[in-house]
Amino acid sequence: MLDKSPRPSAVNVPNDLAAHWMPFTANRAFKKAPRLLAGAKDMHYFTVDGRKIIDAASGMWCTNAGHGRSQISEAIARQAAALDYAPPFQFGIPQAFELASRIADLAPAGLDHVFFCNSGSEAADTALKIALAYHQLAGQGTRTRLIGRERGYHGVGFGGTSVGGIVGNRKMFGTLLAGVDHLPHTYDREKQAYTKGEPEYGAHFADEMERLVNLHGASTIAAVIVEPMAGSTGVLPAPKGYLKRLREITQKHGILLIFDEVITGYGRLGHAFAAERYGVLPDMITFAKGITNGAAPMGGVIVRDTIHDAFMSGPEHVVELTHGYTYSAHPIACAAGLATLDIYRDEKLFERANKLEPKFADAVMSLKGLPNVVDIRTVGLTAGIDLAPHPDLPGKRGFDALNSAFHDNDLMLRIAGDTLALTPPLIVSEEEIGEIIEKVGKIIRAVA
Ligand code: PXG
Repeated sequence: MLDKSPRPSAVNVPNDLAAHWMPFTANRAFKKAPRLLAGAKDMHYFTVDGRKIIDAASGMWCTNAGHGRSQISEAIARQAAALDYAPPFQFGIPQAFELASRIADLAPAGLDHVFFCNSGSEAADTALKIALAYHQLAGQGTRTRLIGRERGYHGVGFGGTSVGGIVGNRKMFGTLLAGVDHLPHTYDREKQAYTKGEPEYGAHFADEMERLVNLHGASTIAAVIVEPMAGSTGVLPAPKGYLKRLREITQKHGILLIFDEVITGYGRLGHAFAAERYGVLPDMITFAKGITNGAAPMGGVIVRDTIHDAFMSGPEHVVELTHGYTYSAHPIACAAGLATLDIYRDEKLFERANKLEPKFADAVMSLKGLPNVVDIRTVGLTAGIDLAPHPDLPGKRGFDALNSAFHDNDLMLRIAGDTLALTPPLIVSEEEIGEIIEKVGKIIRAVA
C-alpha cells in the first residue's frame, strides 16, 4: 500500500564514512551497508533514502514518549535562546531545582535528592563514589568493596565496567577497580523459560550476598549495584522476591543498595521507577535515557535523605561532595527533562505501559515455536527473544536479524548477541504491536 504520511526529503549522504569511529558498532560491516537515519516522528524513524522504519527499540531505550515531540524540541529551542550555558558549580538555574524536585516526587518517599550528570555511565560512577564517600563520613571507611552482578551493565566508566558483568566489556581493559566482586546472574533457562513478568524461580540467588558477606566481611563492603531488570544483556527480570531479599540482606549488614534504573526508569516497567513496581526501597537510584526522552544527554542519581544529609555538615563555605561535571544539569537537558515529564504526566504513559503489558506479553509469546527460538521473556513493555546461536559463530544470527530488520523489514530492534530485544515507545498502539510482532516473525524465519 502506498504510504502517504509526511516524511523528510532525502538528505545528503556523506561519501566517506572513515573518520567516525562508531561506538559499540561493528564498524567495517556498518560502513559496507550503513544504517543511516535522517528523521523521526512518533513511532517511526526515516532513513536517509526516505524509508519509514517502525521503532521497536525506543532508539536505544530512550524515547519513551515517541519521537519528534514538539513540546520537547520547542522547550529546548527556547532554553538555548534564553540561557545557553550556566556553570553548575557554585551557580544554578531555576530549572535544575524544579527538575530535581519533580524527579524526587516521582521517586519512592525517602529518595528526595538528585545529583545530575550526563549519562547512565556517569550516573553509575557517581552513585558508587557517593557510596564510598558516605561510608567515610559515617566513620566506616573500611567499607570500600563494591559488588555488582554477572550479566549486569552499568555503562563504560571504570567504575561501571568494574561492577558490570559482561566479559566482552571487561576483558580488554586491565584490572579495573580493585576490591570488586559479583553476585551470580538470576537467569536459569531450564527453570524460567517463557515466563511473562518476574520468574517464580530464583529469589534464592539473592542469598549469594550472604556468601559474599561471609567471604569478605560486611565491614569491607560499601554497596551493591543491580539493575531491577537487566536490559542490555537480553531482558532478565528479577525473579519474584529477589530484590526484597537483597534489600533485607544489605540492610542487615549496613551495605548500600543501588538500583540502576537507566532502562527501567520513567515507565518502562509500568511505573515511574521499578523500585515502586517491586515495593523495595533502595538507597540510590540511577537514571538517564528516558528523563529527556533521549532529546538531550542527561543522567543522575536519586539519593536517600540519610545519605545526602550526612554530607551536610562542617563549615558552610566548603564543598560537601568533590564531584560533578561541567555539564551537570545543563540548561538544555533540564528544559528537555521538564517538558518530557509533562508529557509522561499528561499522557499517563507509565499507566499506559502498565495496561498494555499483558497484551504485549501475549503478542510476543506468539513467536514461541518459530525456528531457533529457545526462550522469550517479557516484563513491562520490554521483551527478550533468545535465538539459538550458529554453532561456530555466536552473535551472527542476532546481527543478521538486526540487518534483516532494518534493510528488509523496515523495523528497528536491539540485539544482545543472539537475543532480540523489543522495547517500543510507550505510545505504541495495539495495532503497532501486532505489526512489530509480524515483522519480527518474518525476521526470525529469514535468519533461520
Ligand atoms: N546502566 C544501564 C542499566 C544501562 O542500560 C547504562 C547504565 C549506561 O548509560 P550510558 O548513557 O552511559 O550509555 C546503560 C546503557 C542495548 C544498550 O542495546 C543499552 C544501553 C546502552 C547501549 C545499548 O541494550 N544501556
